[in-house]
Amino acid sequence: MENRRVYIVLLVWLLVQVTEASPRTDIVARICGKKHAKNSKVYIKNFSKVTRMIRDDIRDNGYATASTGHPPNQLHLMAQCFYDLSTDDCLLCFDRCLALLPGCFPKVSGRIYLDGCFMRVDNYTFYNETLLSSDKTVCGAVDMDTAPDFISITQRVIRNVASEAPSNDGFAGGGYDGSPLCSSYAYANCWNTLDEESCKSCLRNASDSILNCLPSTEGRVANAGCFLRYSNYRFFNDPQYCTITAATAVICVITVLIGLCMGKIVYKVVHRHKSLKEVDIESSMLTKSSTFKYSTLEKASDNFSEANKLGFGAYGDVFKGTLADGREIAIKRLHISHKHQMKEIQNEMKIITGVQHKNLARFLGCCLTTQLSLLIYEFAPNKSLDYLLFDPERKKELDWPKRLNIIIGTAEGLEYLHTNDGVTIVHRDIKASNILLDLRYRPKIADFGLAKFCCGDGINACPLIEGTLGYMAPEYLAHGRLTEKVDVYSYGVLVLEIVSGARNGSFQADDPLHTLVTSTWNHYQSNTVWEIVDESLKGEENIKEQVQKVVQVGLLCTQESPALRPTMTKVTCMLKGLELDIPTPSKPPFVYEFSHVVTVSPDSPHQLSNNSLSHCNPPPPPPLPPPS
Ligand SMILES: *[C@@H]1O[C@H](CO)[C@@H](O)[C@H](O)[C@H]1NC(C)=O
Ligand SMILES: *[C@@H]1O[C@H](CO)[C@@H](O)[C@H](O)[C@H]1NC(C)=O
Ligand SMILES: *[C@@H]1O[C@H](CO)[C@@H](O)[C@H](O)[C@H]1NC(C)=O
Ligand SMILES: CC(=O)N[C@H]1CO[C@H](CO)[C@@H](O)[C@@H]1O
Repeated sequence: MENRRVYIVLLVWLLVQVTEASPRTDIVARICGKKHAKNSKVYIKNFSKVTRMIRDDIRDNGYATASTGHPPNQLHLMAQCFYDLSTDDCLLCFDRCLALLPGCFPKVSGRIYLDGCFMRVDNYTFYNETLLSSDKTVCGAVDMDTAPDFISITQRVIRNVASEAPSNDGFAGGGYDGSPLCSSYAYANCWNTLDEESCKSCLRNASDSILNCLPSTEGRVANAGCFLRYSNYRFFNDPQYCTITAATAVICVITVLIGLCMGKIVYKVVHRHKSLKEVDIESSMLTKSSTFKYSTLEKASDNFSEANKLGFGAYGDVFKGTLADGREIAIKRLHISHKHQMKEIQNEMKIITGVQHKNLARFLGCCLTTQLSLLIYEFAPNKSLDYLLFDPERKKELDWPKRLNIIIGTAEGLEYLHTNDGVTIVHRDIKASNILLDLRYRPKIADFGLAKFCCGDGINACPLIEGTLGYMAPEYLAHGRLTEKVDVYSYGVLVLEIVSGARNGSFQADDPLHTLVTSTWNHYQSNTVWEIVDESLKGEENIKEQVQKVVQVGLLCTQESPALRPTMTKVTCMLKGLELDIPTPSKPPFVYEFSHVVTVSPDSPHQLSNNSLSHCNPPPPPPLPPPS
């Protein structure tokens, strides 16, 4: 049964990973160092700050370096997108690195190579390094049908790009357009911090290493100073034949080789800042009701104006829109192209459309173009929970009955995602900003929208870490282990935030290891939970006991061992029966000390089985009437 469960995950990258080109966010390699940081708190905190500082540079220049702190906790960071990526794809790729690189913590050094960008962090200045012994060569599969000449052609193509790149600002892409079984393409990119000589020696090593991949149809080399890839399909963006711009007289080399296959060898130089062309795709691809025309959305959002911008996320911006009939909608604009995936996306949209619950933001439909995906959701007039909860003035709107309702509603929405029709949908990014509030402050979980099946039988298991630091379960952060208990953990963090009105936000706090979760646990143990309760709730009558129990539920959800965390069904059951006894939680994890994570002593006294939870069938009536 467990095996047949299907996980739908909120993974935009999975949608795009099979597409021909942009954005290239597949993981090529993640290489973590061996040394532990002297002071991992400072280190992690600085990492988060520095990455926020360089985002603008990445947008403007496609690369950035930054350093901060003092030895031995000094931190150096470098990030670079490959030249053929558009600015939007570059940011997308950058954000994905940001989500993945912290997987190396608490080690001081880490490198992440995606198919479109690179990021490295270390505690010394590594910017001019070209080769390290930990560099990786990643080879693809061998296709038996490949033409015999594929090898010799590929060798030439690789040699071409590797020798051309150093004198061409560090990058070059090219290939041979032959028959389908006899085409070969390669792309080389050195980091901007290298001079021409270093670039040359890095790529010389890379092209030697990559040849060992042949006759595989794919090869990639992730060196300390450069990246090289070949493939039997054209994987880089929109190659421009002989692009010559005024600013950079890009030399276009056309190398004609005598090939044995049909076709001609063309050497191409690709260039950056490809313009984004938005093209409407036949709307018959989706059912009429869920398809919106691009022009309609453009009009509804006043041309995606700044004034209508509601927020932004890793994958794109969110806009408010008003349809001609007066309906208000939220438009999520994702930068994804998916020429070859219309069918798949169509199927997924159907599933998402089928997922309906009072506590899930309603998905109304989408609009797919070759460059963009626009997802349309119902509009939430009271914005998102973080907007109210973490503002000293606005949080006063949220009295205890409202907060309890949000806590219960969110639990119900999650329970539905986890159990609906025997299909488990793991949301994996439960956090305050993903809880939208309607006019009556009823919670609507957002962003379960772009889902992809990850089959339990191992096809496409989802090993990659996505989510928000501070809300991520330790076993997920450390080992990428994804079950619905990952959501339960994030939900527990959210509950504690709602009660305390404070962010778990490890990075904002002065002492990141002293998170809201650990401090709540300490107060719980010394019987002083009331001290962490939001000041603006303290005037309310007779809520102490309820608050205490809700905190206890939050702590049960954030227990270190996923097995001890209750299911969302048990959580809603406990919350609706607050007058009953609630089991005693065990210790939460110290999130960043996950080297010794998830070991619960077998004699742990707090097993969740056969305790008061069995009272919960059928659940007793809710203790409070919903606010009207
Ligand atoms: C880098 O970190 C390691 C391990 O914590 C430490 O031994 C070393 O001194 C640090 N190097 C610098 C340059 O700070
Ligand atoms: C890299 O730069 C450092 C100083 O910034 C220098 O000492 C070192 O020799 C350089 N290494 C290479 C390979 O150029
Ligand atoms: C590339 O450089 C690495 C690190 O110095 C080395 O281990 C490897 O043997 C080199 N590869 C080739 C093909 O020269
Ligand atoms: C950017 C930033 O916050 N840097 C901090 C890194 O940590 C050191 C302490 O070791 C601070 O002094 C820096 O300000």
